[in-house]
Amino acid sequence: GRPTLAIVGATGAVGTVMLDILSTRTDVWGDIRLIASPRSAGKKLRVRGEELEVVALSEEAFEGVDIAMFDVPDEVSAQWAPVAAAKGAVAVDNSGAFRMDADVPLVVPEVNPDQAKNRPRGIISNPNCTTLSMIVALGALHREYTLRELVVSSYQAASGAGQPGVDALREQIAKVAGDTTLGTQAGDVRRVIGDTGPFPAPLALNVVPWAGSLKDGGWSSEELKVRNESRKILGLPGLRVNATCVRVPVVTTHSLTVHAVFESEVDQARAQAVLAEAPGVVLCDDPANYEFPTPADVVGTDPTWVGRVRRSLDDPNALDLFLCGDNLRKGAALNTAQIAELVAEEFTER
Ligand code: 11C
Repeated sequence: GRPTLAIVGATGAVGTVMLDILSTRTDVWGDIRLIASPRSAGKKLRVRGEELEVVALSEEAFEGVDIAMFDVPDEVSAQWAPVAAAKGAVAVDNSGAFRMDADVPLVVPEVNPDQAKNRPRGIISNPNCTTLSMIVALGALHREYTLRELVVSSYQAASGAGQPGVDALREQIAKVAGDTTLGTQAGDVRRVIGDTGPFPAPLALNVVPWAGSLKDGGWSSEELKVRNESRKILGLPGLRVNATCVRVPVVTTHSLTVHAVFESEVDQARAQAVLAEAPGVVLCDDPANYEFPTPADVVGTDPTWVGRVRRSLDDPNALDLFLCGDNLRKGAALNTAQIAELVAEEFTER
């Protein structure tokens, strides 16, 4: 029969997009149960055209659930995904809690779908939104040329920090709007904005070279996630990866520049064709007509958008690219939904 689905974190930034996605994709689900913190319990939300009441997170909430999606902070997933698994559900977790666990697969359906079946803990992890915004396109290029090294810079949207990130950016933009002198003197934007919210510096009229927490050697947690997760998804434990993660004043959709070095010589037209044919990727690459992806143009869409595809002038084995992906859709909710649908196939095959 059709599996019962639970969505834990249904009221958050990613959960909200999940309800929208489930309402538009082919419906493979039996009952859907919405779960959130006790604070949100009793709220009514619409999914698949029906109004459902949010129930509080508890062990009993997982009774009869076949697949449970988690769109919650790391510590909530760390505690509750194993509870759902112990109750017999397959947990599909969008947090960072289990991604590097050797007994938890890290799955991107266009790249490593078979990994979803190998889940000894009953948990499948969904990658970080920054990794996800590039990995479908890089997986396609890897199949063609074999990846050796990545040098990545991200241009990450405020919603990567959840609804508080979006609220902070909008408040900051309101504070600076209309003042025609701001951005001309050191510190003037910072003084007008005051509290910078979840970001370590003003985001309006600015860029901030930081996402996540401080790790050894000055790296941020987000930069290490891009490295570790790319290696695990592609099955390349020795892949050389250098990432610099930067927050920009965009509401939703992460962008990245990538310098990718391969084992074999690359060709611009062939690389463009590989990307154009790859499922889940849209090639948008006609600079003569100023055609390239921008976050404002692709937000709300499902694919990974790629433009500015060039062969390195100094290395015949390297490509330089610009990519955009909606961090709440493919970067989070959509990929989680795709993984859950892969698992749901096992139920309908039974
Ligand atoms: C950001 N990518 O843009 C982060 C948020 O590991 O799931 C997601 C953190 C994670 O701030």
